Amino acid sequence: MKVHNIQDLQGKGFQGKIAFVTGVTGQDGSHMADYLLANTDLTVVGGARRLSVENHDNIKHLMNHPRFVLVNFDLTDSHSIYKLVEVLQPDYFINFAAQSFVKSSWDFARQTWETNSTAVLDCLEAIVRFKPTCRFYNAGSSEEFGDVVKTPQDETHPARPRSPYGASKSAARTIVKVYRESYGLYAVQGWLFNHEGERRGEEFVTRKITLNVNRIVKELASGKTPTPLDLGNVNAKRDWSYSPDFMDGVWRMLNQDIYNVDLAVVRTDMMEIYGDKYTQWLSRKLSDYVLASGETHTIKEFVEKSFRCLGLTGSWVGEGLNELFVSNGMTLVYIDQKHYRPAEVEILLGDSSKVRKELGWKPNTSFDELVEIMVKNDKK
Ligand code: NAP
Ligand code: G4F
Repeated sequence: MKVHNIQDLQGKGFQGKIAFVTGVTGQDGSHMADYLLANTDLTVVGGARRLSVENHDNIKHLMNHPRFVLVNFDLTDSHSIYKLVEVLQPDYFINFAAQSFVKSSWDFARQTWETNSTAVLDCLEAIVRFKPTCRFYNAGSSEEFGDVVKTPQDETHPARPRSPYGASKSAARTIVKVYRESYGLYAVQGWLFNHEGERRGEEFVTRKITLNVNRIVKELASGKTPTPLDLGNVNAKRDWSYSPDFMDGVWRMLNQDIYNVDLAVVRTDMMEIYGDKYTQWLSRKLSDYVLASGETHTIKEFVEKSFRCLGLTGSWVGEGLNELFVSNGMTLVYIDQKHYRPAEVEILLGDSSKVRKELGWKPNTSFDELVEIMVKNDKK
């Protein structure tokens, strides 16, 4: 796929409005590009890190799309962010790029912070300086709730992160709010609960399970004794959804046009006339929203359902580090302490009634359907 340098975009004269999507090689960024190309007439510019070996699997189907453009971009280089906004003049800046793996955030705490927090500040500053009418979305997380004090969690739940990752997303949320209120930016950040799918990275627990369940069933079918799957805390509970369902929710957050006023268009005049009063009004009108399914399941349930999709049943025996998932006398899953985290988020269950009521969003894919989609995809 042709990858442009930022300077190549100067004077390109794209038709119509432009959305810049970071993290486009990842799960959500690639689904967002698909969503925008299918549901809007925007030109979609995807930002991808320059790597020595390309990882464009999730966007290879967009290679010849007339409204899709790929550009080299690195969130940890503020110059690249500034140049991009100055040259491209995007109408939407949708930031899905991140160090997104919670477990790694203890090993790479600084890199996590720089990518997930400092870079968000750089994006906001670039927008203020070069395109203040650009609408900005930052990918917030239910990990910000962390050590939860109530279940289910909604927008009023306090930030109690348990990992460098959760802390970095929480810091980003604070700076998004500050810029919205200080400069009248259209800047929002959802709290997205876990969402998965065929494009999910292989180290996340759902994809790790669906890949390994397929491997194990194949080994059994060929008469081999299967190598069991190693997992960590299988009693943790997560609120899982299907990633494509969330893209519509993100788009709705970016289009909260109150009283039919296009906030981006009126911004400059309003700032001049009303100054601080306008920014206060704007921040009262714009909301950050929770996106969630409203169901929570243990990792154990995900394992059981995945095996069941391939016609295999079993049961859990033992406790703690000695817990096993066994079928016909064979161990299929065991616990390995190395997957435990220094601090765990034990339960996430989202209450998304606000976004359902105010923006009319709802998920379309059930938990059972999600597991089936992922298992079947990995079977292929
Ligand atoms: P993902 O599949 O891991 O994708 C992350 C993307 O960020 C990849 O394209 C990655 O590029 C890119 N990236 C990382 N560092 C970068 C840098 N320095 N410069 C430019 N790009 C960089 O994650 P995801 O599941 O799609 O999640 C998308 C966003 O939502 C993330 O911000 C994540 O923290 C947040 N989030 C996700 C969930 C979820 O359940 N999926 C829930 C809440 C919030 P490479 O391909 O080069 O690595
Ligand atoms: O799949 P996970 O690694 O996802 P986690 O930590 O919930 O984070 C994901 O969701 C967040 C939203 O809540 C996002 F912000 C974040 O970017 C990411 O997308 O782990 C899920 C649970 C954890 O409790 C973990 O301890 O599964 C448990 N687990 C048990 N065994 C395991 C394993 N996780 C992984 N990755 N690998 C295991 O072997």
